[in-house]
Amino acid sequence: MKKITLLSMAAIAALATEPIAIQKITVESDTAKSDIASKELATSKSKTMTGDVAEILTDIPGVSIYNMGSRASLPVIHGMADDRVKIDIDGMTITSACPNHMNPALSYIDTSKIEAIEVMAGITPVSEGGDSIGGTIAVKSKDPLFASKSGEALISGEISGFYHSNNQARGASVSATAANDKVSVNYSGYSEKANNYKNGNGTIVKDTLYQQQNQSATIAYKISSDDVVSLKLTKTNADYIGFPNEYMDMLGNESTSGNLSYKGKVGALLIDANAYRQDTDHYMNKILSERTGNMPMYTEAEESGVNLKATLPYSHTQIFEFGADYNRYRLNDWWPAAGGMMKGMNPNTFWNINDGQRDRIGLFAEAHSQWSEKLSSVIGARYDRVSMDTGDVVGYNDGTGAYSMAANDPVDAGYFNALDHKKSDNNFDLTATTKYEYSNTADMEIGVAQKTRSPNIYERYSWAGSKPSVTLTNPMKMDMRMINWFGDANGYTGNLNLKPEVAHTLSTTLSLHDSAEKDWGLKLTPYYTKVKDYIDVKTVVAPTVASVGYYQFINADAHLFGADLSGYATLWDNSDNGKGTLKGNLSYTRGFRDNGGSLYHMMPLHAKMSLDRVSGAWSNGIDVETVDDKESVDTLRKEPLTPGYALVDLRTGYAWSKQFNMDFSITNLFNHAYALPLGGVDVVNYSASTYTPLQGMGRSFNAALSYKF
Ligand SMILES: [Cu+2]
Repeated sequence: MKKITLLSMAAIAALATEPIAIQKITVESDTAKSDIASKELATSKSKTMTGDVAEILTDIPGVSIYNMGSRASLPVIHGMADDRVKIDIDGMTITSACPNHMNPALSYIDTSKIEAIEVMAGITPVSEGGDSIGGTIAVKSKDPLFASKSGEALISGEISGFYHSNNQARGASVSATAANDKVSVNYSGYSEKANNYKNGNGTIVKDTLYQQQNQSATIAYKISSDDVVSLKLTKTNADYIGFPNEYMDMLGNESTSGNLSYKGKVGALLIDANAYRQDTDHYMNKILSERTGNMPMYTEAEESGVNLKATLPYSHTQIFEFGADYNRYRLNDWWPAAGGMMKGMNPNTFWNINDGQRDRIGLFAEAHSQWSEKLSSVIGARYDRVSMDTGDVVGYNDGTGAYSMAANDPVDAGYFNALDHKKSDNNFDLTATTKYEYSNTADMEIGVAQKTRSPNIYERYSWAGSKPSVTLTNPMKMDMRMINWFGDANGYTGNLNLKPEVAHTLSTTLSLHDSAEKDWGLKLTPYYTKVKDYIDVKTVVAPTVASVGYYQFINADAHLFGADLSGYATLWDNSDNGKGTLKGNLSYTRGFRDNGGSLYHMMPLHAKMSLDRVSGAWSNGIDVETVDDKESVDTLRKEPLTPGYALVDLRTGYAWSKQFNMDFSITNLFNHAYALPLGGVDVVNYSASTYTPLQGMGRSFNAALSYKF
């Protein structure tokens, strides 16, 4: 549940106007609050140590990473990943503009720019949800800084850098602000580059290299102490990112975005509003130092939107929130002619998505109520209308003469073009959570929700191989293998008859802690979700030992369940030895089709224990992560089993002064060789006759420095 439900009602108004000034990563998991200080310790990875935002989320109970290539990981919450999780960055919705989802929302920001990440793992309030059935991850970048008094000037900034020995990953960030009490101007830049990493056997895992940069400039104006308006412009550029679990690599991704936001007071209403736009140009082919072949593929996307949220502090015990959001998305996806495949990829441009459109308008209302000192609730409803359409498509050739081998391209395109592409969904979400504080050391929350997600453009409109009862030719199979954001090497096609998926979730959190919530805490969150019309797959061509399978997206009922257990305890706290904290979490999740069989990419049982010691300028820690064998796999898609493993990390940090900070760590201390349970299959590094699971990184010595001024 959101932070605000946990505070007194008087504090809510204050919170709603004042950005929560937390320098560190804060995490609000599920229906329970997390102690900010202890959560900071739980985030063992120093923010300056990696640029990957998804990576620092993995310490949160119930959150795992679904590895797509080396630098585009997707968070998974309670078995739901990718488009099922709502991710917004400062109120911007960013949709992956790629048939392999190589450019997800979190790939457009790095850790150096982040002030806070709010993770709602369980029941997400309707004010934070919409068009998603998993949790919500709200990334908030650093707030503009202003001088405290008129006539004063404020100059501040930060420089940081990191290096990882395993893959020679290095990154640097710089941020500088100049402000007076009214106007604040900030520039932030970030750049990183890595070579291929080595696994625990010392073998290079090819195609895991990357290089990218981003820059942003923000200007903010303080109208009054309550009202701030800001404009942020961001430009990102990925030169190359290898994707060993896809047939393609990213050879260029450029985006330009603008986000205008306003936070302030209008009469009694607290207003939070923003308007944004992002244009993305994406290019895929193969990184020739890593693999051979030529198949140019382009996408371009334009995404814009408006969010308006109003909070009305109605009384000391009732707060109402209501709002509207609008998202407009346009996508083109085309593959120019190229040699090869017996002239199958000639002579025309293959149009995968031609003028794809997906527009969403949402309305919501939510009541936060404090019924008594012990009992509070949040109840909300939202409506989303999703409208989609796309233009006609064309294949590489007309299937005659020299191109007769690829005869199914035009057959498919004609079938698709003759069908109606226009789709509209009316989606209703409902959320109710209640919290009962049984005593000052025990509380309980229970929540129910109905949440809905409409299909994405590729699920509805990918057309190659979509015509029923046509025998797939090799060129068609290749076209289908290009549609894959699962990292499993299979081929997929869309379905114009897909309905939105509707999830019904019941989740509860039992929390025990000391009365100050400082010394120890223990939390258990079991959950159950029944999904009607889960967007799953049906087999078109079954996989064999030596070959991959081909599938079409369909609706199928499914259910997911699991539990997260987490806790922390202060072991010692004295002037001689500083403070020692033991933390741990354990997550179990499973998902099945109602008619049998596991859903794809369910993280096996896993646990993490951390021991931290903070003493003066030093902070040291050890983390042990254990992951069970992956046994519950999607046999329909030939999902590989992966063995269990344990990894040990050591880390130490030293603060020379308030300005200067150093961090060192050794990750995978024992250089253990292991397969990533959610890494899919590796189509670049394999020697057997069949693809093998993607291997994780071996031992790495890492260092990071940061200097604030
Ligand atoms: Cu791509």
